[in-house]
Amino acid sequence: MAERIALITGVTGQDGAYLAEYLLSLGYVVHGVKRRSSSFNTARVDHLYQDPHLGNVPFLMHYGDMTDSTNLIRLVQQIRPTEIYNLAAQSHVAVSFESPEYTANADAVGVLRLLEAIRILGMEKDTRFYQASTSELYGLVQEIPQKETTPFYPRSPYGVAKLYGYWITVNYREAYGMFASNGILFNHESPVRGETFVTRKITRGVARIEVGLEETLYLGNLEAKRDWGHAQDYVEGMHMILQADEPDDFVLATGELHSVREMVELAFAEVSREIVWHGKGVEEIGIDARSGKIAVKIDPAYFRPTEVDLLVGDASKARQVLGWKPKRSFIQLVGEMIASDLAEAKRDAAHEQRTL
Ligand code: NDP
Ligand code: GDR
Repeated sequence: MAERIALITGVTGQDGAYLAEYLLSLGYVVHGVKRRSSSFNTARVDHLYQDPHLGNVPFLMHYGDMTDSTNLIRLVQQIRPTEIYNLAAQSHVAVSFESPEYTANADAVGVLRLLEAIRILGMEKDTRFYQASTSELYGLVQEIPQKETTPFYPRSPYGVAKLYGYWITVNYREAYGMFASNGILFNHESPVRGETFVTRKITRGVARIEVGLEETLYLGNLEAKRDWGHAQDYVEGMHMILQADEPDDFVLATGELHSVREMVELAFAEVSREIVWHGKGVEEIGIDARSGKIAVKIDPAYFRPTEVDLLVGDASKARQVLGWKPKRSFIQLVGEMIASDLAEAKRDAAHEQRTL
């Protein structure tokens, strides 16, 4: 078989790390793009790293940024990837309201830069392109569940930037015959999910309360409902999307809906704590029945100017065309995240003891 060479932008993120590991297990040579930062930012992929001085190592990293065309062109030229997975993005919806222009630059124009790099180098027929599109494109509910034909109505600068990314990918497929596909992925989580996304914020907060490092978890809208899957299942789906006979756009989702409130209750239940709710709206609090303390409080700072109330996907097309379906359940996911965060919280607590 010809050598399979993948280029992953956003390799230091949650999905990038799982995807790199998965592609390496399939025998790919994997090149990842990381950003220059003043401190180490490769914790999620350090276990994959081998010293390139050893020669012929299958995992290599390069500095780069989605806002720098010259860099992207040079990387594609040097690496000549057979598959590009464009996962790099300012991916936090709430932060996109704070940094809308940067979000548009990285998440919208960044996609164009990478597609243009392929075209400028005349690699349209050599390189398959995956764009990390999102259920945030659906935003304001038009149809339940959401599928490939559901109209888009994004509700944040992030969603709007990703809408451009979606359509420019479709356009380059139609205009230049490129194998360019969108994965429209619903929320997917894991023990290495960024700490400020709500699932990880909850499991990390619960773990820190359990070991006595914190007392209260501050959250925004408890009524938001999402379709939460496991990142490991979703990166396998990304790979399947690029192995299809034809380029196309696919929803990946579990079809199961849970609210933030349910997620909180379940995460506390994992450490045998029951939350009893009192009050309403921003005054609502969650009392830990075991300790009698306030374990959950609402902080309006976490409300978004425009919220996405409910997202639940129908992944029938991916099941039928690609044979993809999620393997891990929501309960398994929360259990795995709590176990990992408990281990981390215990390490932090022990460290605090030693430094007292
Ligand atoms: P993360 O936030 O965990 O990772 C994002 C990655 O992009 C990081 O490696 C980050 O680098 C990198 N990055 C950010 N800005 C730039 C830039 N300007 N140039 C180069 N790299 C950059 O996201 P996920 O892994 O969760 O998501 C991967 C992709 O999938 C994103 O595009 C996201 O929008 C999309 N998506 C995610 C879903 C989810 O539920 N997880 C659902 C649907 C879509 P650094 O580590 O230095 O910050
Ligand atoms: P989302 O994920 O916006 O769906 O984007 P996030 O976990 O940030 O929010 C989910 C829902 O929870 C509500 N919420 C809170 N959210 C955060 N972050 N912090 C809180 O304290 C809090 N309290 C309540 C939010 O309002 C929201 O309704 C994720 C990202 O990974 C995107 O990149 C991706 O495209 C989509 O999922 C699909």
